[in-house]
Formats: sequence, C-alpha cells, structure tokens
Amino acid sequence: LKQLNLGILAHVDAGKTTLTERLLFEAGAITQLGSVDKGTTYTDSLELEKRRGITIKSAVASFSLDDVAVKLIDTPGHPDFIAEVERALSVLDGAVLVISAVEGVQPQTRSLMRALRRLAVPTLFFVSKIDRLGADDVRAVQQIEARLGVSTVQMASVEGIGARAAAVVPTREISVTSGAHPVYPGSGITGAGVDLFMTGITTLLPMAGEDVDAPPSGRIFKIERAPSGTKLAYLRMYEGTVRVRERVWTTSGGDRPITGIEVFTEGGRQRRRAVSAGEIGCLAGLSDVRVGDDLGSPRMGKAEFHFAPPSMEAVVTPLDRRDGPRLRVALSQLAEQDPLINVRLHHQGDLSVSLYGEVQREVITSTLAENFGLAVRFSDVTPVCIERPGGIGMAVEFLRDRSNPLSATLGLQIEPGPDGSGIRFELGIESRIVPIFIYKTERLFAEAMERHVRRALTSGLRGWRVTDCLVTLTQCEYYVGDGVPPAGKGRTAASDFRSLTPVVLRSALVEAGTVVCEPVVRARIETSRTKLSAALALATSLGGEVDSVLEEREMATIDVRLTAVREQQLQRQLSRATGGDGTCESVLVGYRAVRGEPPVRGKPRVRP
Ligand SMILES: Nc1nc2c(ncn2[C@@H]2O[C@H](COP(=O)(O)OP(=O)(O)OP(=O)(O)O)[C@@H](O)[C@H]2O)c(=O)[nH]1
Ligand SMILES: [Mg+2]
Repeated sequence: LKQLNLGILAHVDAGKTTLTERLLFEAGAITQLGSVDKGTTYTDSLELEKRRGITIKSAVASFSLDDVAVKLIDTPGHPDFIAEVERALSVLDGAVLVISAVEGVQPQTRSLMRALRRLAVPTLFFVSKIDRLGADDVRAVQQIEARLGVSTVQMASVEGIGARAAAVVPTREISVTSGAHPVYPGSGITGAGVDLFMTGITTLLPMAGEDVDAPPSGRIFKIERAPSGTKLAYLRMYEGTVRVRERVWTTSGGDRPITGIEVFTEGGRQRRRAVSAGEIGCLAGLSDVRVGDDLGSPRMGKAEFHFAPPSMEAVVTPLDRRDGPRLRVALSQLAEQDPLINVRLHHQGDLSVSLYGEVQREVITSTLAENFGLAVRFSDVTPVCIERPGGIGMAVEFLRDRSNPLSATLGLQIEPGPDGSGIRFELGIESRIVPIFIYKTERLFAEAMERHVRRALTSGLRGWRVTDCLVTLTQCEYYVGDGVPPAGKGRTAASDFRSLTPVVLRSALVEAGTVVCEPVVRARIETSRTKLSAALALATSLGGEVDSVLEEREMATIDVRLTAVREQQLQRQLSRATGGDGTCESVLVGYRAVRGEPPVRGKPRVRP
C-alpha cells in the first residue's frame, strides 16, 4: 500500500472537520456521518471541541483510497492554535487548503499558504460550502489567485451555486501544469464534488518515500498523555523501520527503548510491532521526548518555526493556594504537548504562561479544570517584553579577594548591539590567559563561557530576557594548585567560572542599566470599503502607525504597526467598529522601548 500523509488547513470555520468527516465516510472508514454542529465528528473528539464546535488539537484519521493509505491530519483554524499547525507542517506529503465559497480567502489563509510554499508542500484547494446561501466559487478562485498570488486550474465548475442542490461538473480534458494548483469545488455537508476531489488526492499528490530498510529517521510532531498518564509520541517515519523494544536515539531523549507502537487504521488505532517509512505511529516509552524532536538521527536543518511565538503572557494562580505544586506539574505537562506554551516560575512562586489570545486562555482554563481538577484564575494578559542594555557596563570579581568565595577572577563587559542581533559573546583576552588545564582548548572555553552568559541573561534587571547585546570577557585568572593558595582558596575548577558568571554579569548589567522594550506587531486589517474610515479611526486611536491602505473592489486592506497590547484591544474592538465584517491578522515585527514606568515581569502593570 502506498502512503500519503495529508494535512487539511484553513481559516477557522472553513469546513475542514466537516470535509474530513465526509472523506472518512465516503471511503468507508466510518459507517455514520457525524456533524460538527452536533458534536459527533470523528476528529473533533475532545469534549471541549464538541462543546465549542471548533477544532483545538490536530487529529489524525486514516482511510484508504484505491491502493493509497491516507493519513489525514485535521488541524485547527483558529489563530490561537497556530502552534498545532506549525507541528503538523513538517510531516506532510501534501496539503489541502480549504477556502469557504462564502467567506473567501481570509488573512489566516495567507499565512498558511506562505508556510506551505516555504516548505514546498504540494497543495490542492478545496472550495467548500458551495451549497450555502451567498456562496460564489468564481469569486473564491479569483481571490485565491489575487490574494494568495498562486495560479490555479479549475478541476470542475458548479451548477446551481448557493443552493442545497448545488452540483459539481468535472472539467473535461484537463491537464495540470506544474506550478498550478488544482481547485476542487464541493460541499462537506452534501458530499457534492467529494468523489472528484478524492481522485485528485490519489492522482495529483506525491506519495511518501518507502525505503523501509534504510537507517531509521523520523520526527515527533505531537505529544499526548493517555488516560493512564503514559506519554505518547506521534511519529512520522521518513525512512527505515523502528520496532518495539528497540532503543532509539531522539534529540532530547537520549537512547530509550520503545515499549509500544500503535498505528492508525481505518476508523481507529491498532497495536503493531513496528512502524516504517511513510507511516505515522504512536510510540510509548520515550518519556523524555519533546515535540519537534528527530528520531534515529538529526535531520538536515533543525526544526524552524514558521509562525511567530506568542508575544503575550498571563499569571496563573490556583483558587485554592494548596494546589500550587499540582498546578506546576499540570502546566509543565501542557507545555510539553505545546512547545510554544512557555511556562515560567517567578521568584515569588507565581507561574506565568505565554499566550496567543483569549480563546487559548479559556481552553487552558477548561483543560486544567477538566483533566486535572484544578480551578485557576488568570491575570490580565501582559506583553512578553525584553531588556536591552542601556549603555556599557563592566564588572570584575578577583581571585585574591576574600569577598569573592570562588577560586577565579572573571571580568565581563556588556554593551548594546544592533536591534534584533540577539546575544553575541567574545573572548577579549590573550590566548595564553585561557585556562587550558580546565577546558583543553580556547574554543571549548569560549563555548562554555558563552553558555553561562546566555543562561545568566534569561532574566535581566526587571525579569525579562536580556538580548541585542555584546558580552566581552575582559579578565580571567585562576589558580593551578602550586605554591601558596591565594586567599586560602583551592585549585580553580570549571564550576568556579560557571558560578561566577551570573554574579559578575549582574553587576555589569546594573552599571549598564537596561531598557525594557515591548513587542510591536504589524497588523493587517481587512474590511469592506464602506467600513474603511471606521477601521482607520480605531487603529489610529490605539496609537497605530498606518503603513499602507489598499482599496480593491469592495474590500479595503490596512497595514498598521502598533504594540502587541494595543493589537489585543484592536482585536476586541474591530468587530463592533466594522459591524462584524473586519478581520485582523498580525505578525511580530520587533520591539520598542516601553514609555513610562518599565514593567517588571510577573507583576501586574500599574497603569496611570
Ligand atoms: N452548508 C455547509 N456548511 C458547512 C460546510 N462545511 C462546513 N460547514 C459548516 O461550517 C461550520 C464550521 O465547520 P467545521 O467543519 O467545523 O470547520 P473547521 O474548518 O473544521 O473549523 P475549525 O476547525 O474550528 O477551524 C459548521 O457549522 C459546519 O456545519 C459545507 O460544505 N456546507
Ligand atoms: Mg475543525
């Protein structure tokens, strides 16, 4: 059997889960057709998904078409859950981008298309909801070409668009030239056009490679906890085979034995002894793995992120204070399933979680209540800031000083670097001064010191990550163990440099001072032309700097820069300002100095 791992991606509510359900039904993998609106679909299986009628977690469903075993990954469309899409992207052989014939191409659709192109994932379009009032398949295709900048081939036309009886008529003698994306119109609800679309899936998309005898290589794209608490790793195998009881290498897990394997079969899962090239398996036993890990051997190029990380966070507190330790465990389990949730423990014992938005916050609250029995409260969301050095700062601790309990001299200087340059580290001492007797080579010393410096800079004077700076090691002295010990100290060890780094760097940073900077996003607002002035007024009232305004037929697009906090307000107020037709999508573009009192991480910001 040939293998095809197929992702279904789209804007929220475009009809991904409905189409998935229809495909499973038509292929005979399920015998009853479920519905999103009744909460009975195969892939929206979480209680929370059923209740809200939206997909929250990616789900894998399996069915066969002719001689192809399709593993379909139904992804969430809500931007708060973009991390789920992020992970699925790296394991796909092909993708379906669903465009609603009613709502058309949405901002979210554009960022998905960009990511698919960057990864060169072959993509088919499915224009859904042709049976719905207001549907227009011709307009949808025009928008695909104009707004996504791709060329298309219409595989069919629609008769009776916008009515329940809408039917799909295949285009005759059609050839798909390379570079053009095939477009299939249809309806997941009535099933119109789905037959033809299934033919497209098996004939137009490339199958997975099948070298089952090569050395194993795969990637973990999802982590789940079984009800028993066992960690399950979803693995896409690219090459080779792995078996139960075999020890395998993973990026963060070392060599661990696999204790169980399950694969996806039509309408369910099945235990197996092995999983091979092209397949998706669920592995038990790999207790230390994280999402994004490679298995077998590192793949060329590390896992890179295609969507910006969350730029907001909130403090979470248990309603019952005694639940603190349990909350910590629960959040770290959620974070391991979702690498973009960054859980931080503050000195005062508070926990904060990074967030994309309101819906994600509600979902975390419900998950903690339902799966962990924890009632929590979130503070208002605050931006995740950074600190940049405000000037040059220098500090030294001397070996011969008794006030320095460590057996080494270390001098460090910190100074501002260009915006966006990250942390740079340099050894500013002569080679002969390097403690070779501890570190063997100059390079190893430099690498070790850079690691210590980076760790020390995870929290600056106000608790934010310090970045965009150059740190130079200016002085270094040590005691090799002969002669009279200076200040009664012992022979210098690696741990002396490790422990001294945060102390010296802190002093240098105090001298330099830091500037707290908050995230700035570029938001793209789309609205009807009649609501353009209302949207513009709202954006500027929130301090937005308008980069461009584009008017195209009945639509207007505004590009505006504003702080992440203001963008949250924009999201909340846009719907009212535009009578419900405005949408907004934003990307992180940089940081700028906070005006007024700089916020301290984990402390609610006091507003004048
Ligand atoms: N009439 C009609 N309604 C549809 C069709 N596809 C989906 N819907 C409806 O549109 C709504 C959203 O459908 P879903 O399948 O949940 O959409 P989704 O893309 O999976 O949404 P998320 O996973 O939350 O992003 C539901 O109310 C569906 O019944 C279609 O082809 N025709
Ligand atoms: Mg869905």
